[in-house]
Amino acid sequence: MTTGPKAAIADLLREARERTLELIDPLDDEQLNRVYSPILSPLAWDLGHIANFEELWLVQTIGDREPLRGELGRLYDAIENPRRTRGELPILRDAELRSYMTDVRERTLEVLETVDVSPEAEDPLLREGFVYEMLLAHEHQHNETMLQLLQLVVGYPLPRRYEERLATVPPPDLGMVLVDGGSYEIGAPPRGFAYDNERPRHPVELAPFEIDRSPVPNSSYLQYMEETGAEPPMYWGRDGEGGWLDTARGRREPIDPEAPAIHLTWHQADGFARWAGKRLPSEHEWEAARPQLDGVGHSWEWTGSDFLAYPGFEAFPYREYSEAFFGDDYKVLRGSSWATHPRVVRPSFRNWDLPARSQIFAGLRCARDA
Ligand code: AVJ
Ligand code: FE
Repeated sequence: MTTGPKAAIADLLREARERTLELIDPLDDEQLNRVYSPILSPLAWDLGHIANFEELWLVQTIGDREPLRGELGRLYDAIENPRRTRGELPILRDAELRSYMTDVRERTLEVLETVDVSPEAEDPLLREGFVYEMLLAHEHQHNETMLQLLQLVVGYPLPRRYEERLATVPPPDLGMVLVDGGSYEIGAPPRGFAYDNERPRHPVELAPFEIDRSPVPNSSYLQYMEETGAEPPMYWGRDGEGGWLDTARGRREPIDPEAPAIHLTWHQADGFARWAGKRLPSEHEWEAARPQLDGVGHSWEWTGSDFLAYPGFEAFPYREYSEAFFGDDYKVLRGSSWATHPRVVRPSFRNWDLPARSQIFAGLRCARDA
């Protein structure tokens, strides 16, 4: 019998898997294997990758066991296999895919029985259950990637928990809040789960600035489009009378003017901020202001910052999570979206994507020098 933290870990792993399976429950195998977009993986790839990543860390690395299916891991290496190639790979599909997911999970729970996840554990991977937290976050994060793809599936019935998140939109406050200049501690504290890119926590000197109290609502983005001819967000379609509809998942629903704008590229977000006589906040400003803000949680927010290492960064536990992406190709997003599991949300969390991407659930809030 597992007790205490191990039982809690097993429950959390179960909950994560239930959510993954809930997402694909309305779909058939053809839909799981289908390539809906060259920039998004087929759902079957995400599913196999989730299970293979679990096998790699929680069975092979921690349990010192051999992989179930030899070289399978290469197919699910995200760096080796760019998204556009994933549809053609000989990945696991259908019944074989489902049994692999179940078989890996069975071994994961066996290994869990044998390890020490206490704060005194010698292995930093196991100490306070770090590697389990990482695997939970990984599955949750892939659920969000899957939800990005699911926006392309006509008629897809969104699970109720997400419908509810989308429906709760606090009315936007168009004012700004003043944040004092000074030294701010940025990044995750040394203890507790966080990704390597959030560490080490370090002081950052900020000049005084103002930042929007709410994310930019659709009504403001529409005004920007009308005045400048800027491109609409992804999934906005014409209603035939000069207005716009939300067409995600093949729907045709009125755009809620009060909801935060979503599915913007970084370029659209940056263009909006300039048009408004403002700018995107830096990721440090965003983190420093975060406790005073509302409306976090509908869409990720683009910042003006490139995805760079914090001073003193050390890759842990693998270089391909963060380090491989550092540089000026990727922009940082902060906050969380309606599709983000609450366990992934924390003030120091750094998301990143290419500035031209619009399939992510991303909007913005503006800042300006005070
Ligand atoms: C943090 C969302 C940019 O999807 O590339 C998943 C998360 N890393 N598996 C990504 C991730 C490895 C990552 N993002
Ligand atoms: Fe992954």
